[in-house]
Amino acid sequence: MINNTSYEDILVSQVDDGVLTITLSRPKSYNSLRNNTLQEIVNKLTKAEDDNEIKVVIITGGEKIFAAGADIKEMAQLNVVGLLNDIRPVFWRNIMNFSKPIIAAVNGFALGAGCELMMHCDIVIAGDNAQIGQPEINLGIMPGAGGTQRLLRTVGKSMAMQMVLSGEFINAEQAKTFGLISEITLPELSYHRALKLAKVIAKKSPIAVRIAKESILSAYETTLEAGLASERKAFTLLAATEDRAEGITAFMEKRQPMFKGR
Ligand code: CO8
Repeated sequence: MINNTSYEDILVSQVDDGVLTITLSRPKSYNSLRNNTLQEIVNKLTKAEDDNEIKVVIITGGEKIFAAGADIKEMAQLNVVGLLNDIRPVFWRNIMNFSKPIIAAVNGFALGAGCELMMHCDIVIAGDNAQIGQPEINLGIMPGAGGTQRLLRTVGKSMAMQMVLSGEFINAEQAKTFGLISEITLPELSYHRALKLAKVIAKKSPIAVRIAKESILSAYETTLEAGLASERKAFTLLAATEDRAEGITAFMEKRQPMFKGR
């Protein structure tokens, strides 16, 4: 069931076993991400952050297209001053700082800002029709929301250079080989697979999931030594949670744990 009363560019599902789905919905412009689209995603994520019922978020664009980039028509109106004052970096930072897992279910084009949105997600399940790229170079510009930095850290220098400098798209197989996505499905199944995975994660201890996500993402920012030290601290911190006691007790008693996020 879709509740679409307060949004223009996205559809928002009801919470299903701890999972909220945000569907990009601007089919006429191939789900291009105008400012309002990002604003709506951020508004929903901000609400989801405080909603204990929501454990995992899925972002999808449906079976045909994930997102064909920033809305070029909107962005073409911005000059240097406009871009310097642009709100979009704030939106991206908000998405980056969302503490719960985000799974992307990607079919068809994930281009430019669409690819960058995909890379903001923690896990990517893609249909075999996915076409992923950073084609900004064809517009005489370059990626501006992580498309050089996140891409390099995921696919390595040669492929990042190839994608950003040529603007050519890669397919789902290539994206999986290079670690941009974790699984390939039929296009009509990518959302179902993402939902199944999301429901598995939604049953885990929310506090352990949150800290594990934070710990993995911190690897982008730190040296191995600092990362290992911070992982150890986080691991130790979890010993203070009721969920850890419940997880271990449930294992001993051969039953499913009932995590409470405490
Ligand atoms: N923004 C706005 N509208 C778009 C976009 C987009 N990114 N992509 C597609 N559309 C629109 C088209 O204008 C078209 O609308 P209409 O029917 O009204 O003309 C409709 O979607 C369908 O597009 P096509 O007819 O082109 O469909 P095709 O199937 O032939 O091609 C493609 C699909 C390959 C996805 C093609 O549309 C394309 O190349 N799109 C642009 C992809 C792109 O360059 N993405 C990166 C955008 S740039 C970015 O993300 C970051 C910075 C942007 C700054 C821009 C400053 C100038």
